[in-house]
Amino acid sequence: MRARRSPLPVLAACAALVVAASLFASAAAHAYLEGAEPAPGSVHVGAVEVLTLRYTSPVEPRFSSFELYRLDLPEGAVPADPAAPSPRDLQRIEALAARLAGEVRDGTHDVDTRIASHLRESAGSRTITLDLDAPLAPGVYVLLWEVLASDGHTTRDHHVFLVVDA
Ligand SMILES: [Cu+2]
Repeated sequence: MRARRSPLPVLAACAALVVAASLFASAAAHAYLEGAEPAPGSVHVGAVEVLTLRYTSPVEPRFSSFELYRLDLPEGAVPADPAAPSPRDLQRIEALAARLAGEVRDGTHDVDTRIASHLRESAGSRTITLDLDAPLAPGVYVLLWEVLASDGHTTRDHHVFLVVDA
């Protein structure tokens, strides 16, 4: 009898395909402020009608907030030359700005020094643009922000900048 060649038995290798639920540390991390215009701690000479904030990862504007406040300096904290504040001036201003930010966040900021700003539509972007109704008067300003990043995390901070006449 002739043995017929039969197909080789296929050894179905029981490939345990382990779907590794690999919890990669998300590359898209929290959104941190990468830069802003006017820049944090800077003196802007001339009119400011638009504010921009640039983050390290995309933010969701609908679930983010941006609030601009004028910071009224007590007499002793006004820089001798507002166009060139000393490090000590800036330190004082930063401290006052931090206090304002704290008051705003815990709801005890009673003086209405908020300046209206309008978020320009830019969903899913790293850059946020805020339009102001009118150019800012010379002075000191604090911008408070809280953003929702695409990874679902919220970050918040504030920074200060000065505006002087051109
Ligand atoms: Cu995150």
